[in-house]
Amino acid sequence: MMRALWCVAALALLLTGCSDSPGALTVAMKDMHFRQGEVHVRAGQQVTLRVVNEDGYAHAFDIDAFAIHRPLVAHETAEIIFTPEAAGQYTFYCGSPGHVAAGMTGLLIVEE
Ligand SMILES: [Cu+2]
Repeated sequence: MMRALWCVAALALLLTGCSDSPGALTVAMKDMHFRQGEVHVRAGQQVTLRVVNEDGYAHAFDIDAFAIHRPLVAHETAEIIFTPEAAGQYTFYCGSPGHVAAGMTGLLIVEE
């Protein structure tokens, strides 16, 4: 019974895009938006960010503060690994021309 409950809880976490394991996160792109507009991570802890392009055209995943600039072709999934050292709020966005104006920005929040 407890096991079944745990499975349901884990599935719910996956569906809402929360971390499915410590340090692992998913950000999906769909219809010119990031499904996860806000992502929380911990300072000094390695982050494995799974970026999923669900659209049928190219996007990119960019965080200037961490020199992350990763283009994604249609339906591509990329894994980006980095370690944010300092707490703070960092903007992530899609570097494809016009996509920021269309709303493709989000916030990476690094907590102490
Ligand atoms: Cu885009």
